[in-house]
Amino acid sequence: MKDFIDLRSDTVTKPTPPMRKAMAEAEVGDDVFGEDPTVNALQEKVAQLLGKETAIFVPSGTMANQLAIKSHTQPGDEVIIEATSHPYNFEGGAGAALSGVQFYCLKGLRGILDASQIEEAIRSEDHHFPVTRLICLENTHNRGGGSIYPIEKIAEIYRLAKSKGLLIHLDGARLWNASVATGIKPHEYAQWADSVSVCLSKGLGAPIGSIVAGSKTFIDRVHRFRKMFGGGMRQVGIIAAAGIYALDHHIERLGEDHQNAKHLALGLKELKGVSIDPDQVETNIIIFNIADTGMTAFQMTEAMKKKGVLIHPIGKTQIRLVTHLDASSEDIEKALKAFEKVLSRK
Ligand code: TLP
Repeated sequence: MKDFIDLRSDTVTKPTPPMRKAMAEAEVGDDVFGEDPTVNALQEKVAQLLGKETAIFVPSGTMANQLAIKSHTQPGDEVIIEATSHPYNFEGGAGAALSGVQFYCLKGLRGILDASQIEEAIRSEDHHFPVTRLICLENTHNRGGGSIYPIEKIAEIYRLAKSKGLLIHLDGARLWNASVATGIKPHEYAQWADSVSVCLSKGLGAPIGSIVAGSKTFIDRVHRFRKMFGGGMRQVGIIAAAGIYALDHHIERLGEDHQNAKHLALGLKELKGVSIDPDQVETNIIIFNIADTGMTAFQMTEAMKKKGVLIHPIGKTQIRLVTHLDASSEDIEKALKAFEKVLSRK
């Protein structure tokens, strides 16, 4: 894959030489016994960044979300979630399989829900109904095209949840992107959620790892289920060190990914048959439609691959691109040139 410009996802980044050095030099211990100093340092750092009592290191964003769902709910409970969200669509049906919950899906505007929509979905106390227990939000929203949840909306949803005795989990796989784009600190977003999951292996460029943060009682439950789900790892400071390095060095630079994404969107807008609104590109994800080109997304993907650019088809005529640490502004120019060759200018 070395010679390709890979815009399929921000998960594709490789650890940089200084990140690898930090990994090689990490102090380690058995984390199942809570004795890995580097994991402990990472957990404390993220808990602090998110303003939560404590936090726990887990292998993936999927496990982070599913552990949160498991720890907040009982089988048969209902979870209110946006219809195109990650935990509902891209986690292998884990909510049903591992926690026995059912989802109440609401369609958001580019993934963003309003408190009023949620209010209507909350079940009343009637034994015919499932028990509404949890609301899951996603910030930034992946299939919403990297859209940012306006903080007032999250606060409003949180107040509604508390007035109804409900819990909120925030899938913050790309919360760092939202924070850099808006200047709103991660803990300011996180204050409006009972639990937050964040990823180190997306825009931040670590090879592996996510974190769940919340209260001590909640994280204690997560710790038990992490063992049950097979996510208890041993001398994992080697990976946690990459996470610490990423938090120290790769947050601010996310702004470059956002600029690259905007540039890409503006360039794509000039091409024949592309439907895209560059104003909707708020962070590092670009979603666009090529129905008017007469090509399918799959054909486009194949054509771009021949030109050395990897892209991600997400529908019959819909394509997703993601900018990241391993895609420089020169790479973005080259990718635009390749698109231009395949589609030609308007
Ligand atoms: N998203 C991946 C794919 O699974 C689609 C991607 O390429 O964007 N929450 C959000 C919002 C995510 O985008 C992802 C990964 C996850 C959770 C899961 O993280 P991992 O891949 O670590 O399990």
